[in-house]
Amino acid sequence: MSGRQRELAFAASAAREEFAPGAWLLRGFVGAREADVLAAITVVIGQAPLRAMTTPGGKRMSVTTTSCGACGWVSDRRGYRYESDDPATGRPWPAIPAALAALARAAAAAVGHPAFAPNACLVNRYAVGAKMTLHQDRDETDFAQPIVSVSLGLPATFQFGGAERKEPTVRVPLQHGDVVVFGGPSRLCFHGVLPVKDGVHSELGPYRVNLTFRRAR
Ligand code: MD6
Ligand code: FE
Repeated sequence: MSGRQRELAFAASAAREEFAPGAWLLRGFVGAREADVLAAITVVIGQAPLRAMTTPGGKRMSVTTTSCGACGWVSDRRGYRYESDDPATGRPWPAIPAALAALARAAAAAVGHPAFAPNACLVNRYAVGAKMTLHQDRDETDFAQPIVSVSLGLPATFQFGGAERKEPTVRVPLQHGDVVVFGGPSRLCFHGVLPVKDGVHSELGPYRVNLTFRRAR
């Protein structure tokens, strides 16, 4: 089977689960792309180093972050936003490597978003104990565009709620190689990541790495 045929077969397989309307878990979707994806991340981190951002409220985030693409996600005392230059280097963010863009497009297409063209890829690295508190992704301009999220390294538990913070959440286990696509009615739902449990991954060591691809503007 070609890669494209494999992806079409995946589209019909039991490895996909719509855990909320418009929110899909594609288990193991990274598959044979793994080596190219990991190599691409190493290149990006070499050009735009991971760093702990500060929230607008003045807290240091427990994850370390970088970006690639025309727009990179930035947080500091002035707020959350996308910027075309990396404030740490003063240079444009590195381009999204072809292997990463192809993965994101394939995942979006598999669940009904064939026109997804990401221009921002946020890289978050979680050490053991790091977490992401419940939040909405609302710094983008077009909420008709989905977000594609790729999980690598140590496993984690994704929390997924509703349109308001107080709504109950479901827990979705995420493993190395899983991809989540968030679109349509789930696009503005609150979500987060529980503290990453102690462990060592064969490729990424004591870390979880998450990539989120967006059409920022
Ligand atoms: C993470 N992900 O999995 C954090 N946001 O590390 C997110 O915040 C996220 O997975 C929007 C859509 C999908 C996500
Ligand atoms: Fe998010």
